[in-house]
Amino acid sequence: MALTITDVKVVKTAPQGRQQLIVVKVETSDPGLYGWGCATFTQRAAAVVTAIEEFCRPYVIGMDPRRIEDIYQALITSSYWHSGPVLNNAISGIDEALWDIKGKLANMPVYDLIGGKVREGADLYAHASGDTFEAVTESAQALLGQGFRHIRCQCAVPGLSTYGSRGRDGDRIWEHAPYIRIVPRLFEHLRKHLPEETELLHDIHQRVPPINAIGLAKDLDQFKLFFLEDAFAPEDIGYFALMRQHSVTPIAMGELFVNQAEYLPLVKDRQIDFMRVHISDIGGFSAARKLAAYCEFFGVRTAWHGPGDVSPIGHMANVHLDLAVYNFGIQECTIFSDASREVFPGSPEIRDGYYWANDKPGWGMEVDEKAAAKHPWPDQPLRGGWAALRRRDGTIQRQ
Ligand code: GCO
Ligand code: MG
Repeated sequence: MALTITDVKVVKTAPQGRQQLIVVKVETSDPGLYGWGCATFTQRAAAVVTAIEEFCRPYVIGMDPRRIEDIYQALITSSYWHSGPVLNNAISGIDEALWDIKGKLANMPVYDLIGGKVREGADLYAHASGDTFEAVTESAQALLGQGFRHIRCQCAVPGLSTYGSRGRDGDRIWEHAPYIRIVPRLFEHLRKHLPEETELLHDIHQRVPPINAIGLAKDLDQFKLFFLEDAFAPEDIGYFALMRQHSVTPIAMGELFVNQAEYLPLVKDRQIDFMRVHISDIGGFSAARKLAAYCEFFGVRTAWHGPGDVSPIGHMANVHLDLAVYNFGIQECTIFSDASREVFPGSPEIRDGYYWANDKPGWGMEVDEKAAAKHPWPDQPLRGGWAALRRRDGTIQRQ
C-alpha cells in the first residue's frame, strides 16, 4: 500500500518554565497516522525551527515514512556539510517521529521494535543542590525519601555563579580554584550524613582546566562516586588517557557530543564508563540505538542526557532505549510539571526511583496541541542563548 509523508509540523511550547521545547509532528497519507519526535535545542531554538521548516519538511514530503534509515541517511547527506546541534536536532525531530509511526503501524511500543524489554523500569538519578553542605544533604535526603537511590549533588560556591545551584544566575563570575577545594569537602560531608548505600554523582560541567579536573577526580576516588560527569570539554578529550592513569572514579561523558568522530574513540579505548549523549543532538533515536550497541561491545554503559531542556517526547525516547538496551547504566530524570504533563499526555511516570513507559504503540505519547499553545515561548533578551560567564579578570569561561 502506498504510504507517504504529507506534512511536517513544528510545535513550540514552554510548559516547564523558560525552556523552549520543540517537537515535530510527521503526518502521513493515512488519516490519523502520525508520529512525534524531539528537536529541542533551547539556546538556538529558532535556528532549529528554520532548519526543519525550510529544509527538512520539503525534502521528506512524499517519502515513504516506513523507510526510517533511508530518510535518516538522506537527511544527513542532503547538505554536504552536516552534523552539529542545529541540523542534528532537526533530523532527530523527523527520525523519532518515524519510529513513533513505525510502532503505531506494527501496533508495538518502540522498545519492542528494537528487541523488547530487558528490564521493567529505568533506574533514575535526581538532582540535589543547595547553598551549603547542609542544604545539599537535606535536598538529597528528600529525594531518598521519594524513592531515588542515585543522587547528583552540586553545591554553590560562595560569590560565584555555580553550575547546578541557584547561585548560577548571580553575577556570572566563575573561578575554578575555590570550586575544586569545596567539592571534595562536600562529598566528605555527604558520606558522613547519608546512608552508605546512596549512590552519589557529580557534574563538573567542563568548567575546570583539564589537569585540575584530573586532580579533582583523584581527590574524589575515596568517596566512591557512581560517576563523575563532563570532566573535560569535547575539545579536551585527549586528556581522558591521563585521567585513567590517575583515578578510578567512573567517568561519564557525552552531552556535548554531536559527531561520532568525537565519541567512538573514547569507547573503543575504554576511556569512559558511561555514554551520556543528548540523543537529539546526535541525530535522534536511530543514531542513539547504534551507539548503544557499539558501547555494549566495549563494556560502556548508557546514561542518556535527561535534563529539563529535553522535551518529554525526547525523555520517552531515552526510556525506550533504557528498557531495551542490555548495557543500560542509569537515566537522568526530569520531574515534569503538571502543565508539562497536560501538554504531553503519556509522559514517563516516576515511581520508586524508576521511569516507567506505558505499553501503548510507538512512544505511547500524545501532544495536546491546544494545551501546548497555552504555553508560548517566553520573550527572552538572547532568545534562549546564555549570557556570558567570565573569570574575575574578564576572560570568557565555558559554561
Ligand atoms: C545535565 C546537564 C544540563 C545542561 C543543560 C544545558 O547534566 O543535566 O549538564 O543541566 O547544563 O542541558 O542546556
Ligand atoms: Mg551535565
